[in-house]
Amino acid sequence: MARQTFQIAAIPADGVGKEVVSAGRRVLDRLAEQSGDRFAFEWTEFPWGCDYYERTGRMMAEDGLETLEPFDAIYFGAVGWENVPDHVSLWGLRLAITQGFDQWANVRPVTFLPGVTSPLRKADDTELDWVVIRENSEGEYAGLGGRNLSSRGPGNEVALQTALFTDKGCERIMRFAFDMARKRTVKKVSSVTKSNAQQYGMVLWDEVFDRVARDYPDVETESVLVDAMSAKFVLHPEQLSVVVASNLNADILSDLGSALAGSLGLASSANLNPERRFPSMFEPVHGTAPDIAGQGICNPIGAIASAALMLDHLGLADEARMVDAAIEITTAGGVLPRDLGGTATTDEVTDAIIAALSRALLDA
Ligand code: GGG
Repeated sequence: MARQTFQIAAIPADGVGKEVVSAGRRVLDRLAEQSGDRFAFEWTEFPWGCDYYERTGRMMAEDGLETLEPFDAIYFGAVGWENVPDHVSLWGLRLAITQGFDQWANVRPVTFLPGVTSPLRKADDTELDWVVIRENSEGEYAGLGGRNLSSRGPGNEVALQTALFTDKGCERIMRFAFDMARKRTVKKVSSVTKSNAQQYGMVLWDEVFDRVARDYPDVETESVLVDAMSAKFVLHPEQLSVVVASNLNADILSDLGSALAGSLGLASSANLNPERRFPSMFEPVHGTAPDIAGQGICNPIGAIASAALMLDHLGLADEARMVDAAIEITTAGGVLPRDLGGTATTDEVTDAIIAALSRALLDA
């Protein structure tokens, strides 16, 4: 079989993003080395982020999107540092890519790992497994609004932040969620809404959900207010399978989900352009963790699990499952970083995952 070489753009960006991207690259390179020359990864690393901003006044090169477009995928670390206002760094890099490449579906699995204690007592003996589907192109992140509309003077400033909900935007993310539910053991989609208070955008969201649901009679549905859904994550997580929510609601709920699974450091994500007109981007959900950055102690599991999502997207589904299994073997064996109550460094966790993967590859 001809060797397939995947062109991957790596953007570690800021803080622990640099450490976890390097860990994920090591795992993928080992996989390629042991693939019997079936596939390889060619990495191009971009130095974009807050340091780059300090030097150039931009978070990424002016032609950044054109440069990234030919790549097969983008592997991203984390963005944000104290030298740049958060809204400038987020919009200048992560959102510039997700919105510029219409990566409208953000898949954020909530993964409960063996050997990791969940704050949910039920999780110890109940099978829990759900995925948050985040609408990633509009909603509360549409970037619509303004400040200081009539120069009202000190202390009287006003700001508008408008959420955008389109019929097409809602429909495509809901169909994505239903299609995913059909592939899962529990065929259920929970829609997260707040239409009792947000009578325009969220009522449209609900109407589109009801309309799309009619095309999937085999999938169970429910529509739950975001406040009630937060309670459900804690009290009845066993009732969840696919949770579809708007940009902001899903961002908040996916953090809650991964915290319940043990730590935000476990959370992986895929920012997908499902039509494949543009490259998709894979990143841990966590941020740059300035308190521990540079110390070699951050948790690389979210980034490595994101690399597994990237493998799946590139058509290497078996290899993706092997990486997930290697993560499970590692945590079950008690090799845990500090956020999970262990003492292992970033390198030690990564080494253990690579060792488990290598053993599995030799056995295969
Ligand atoms: N790796 C994820 C990351 O860098 N996140 C930065 C952040 O602040 N994200 C907020 C958001 O996506 O809503």
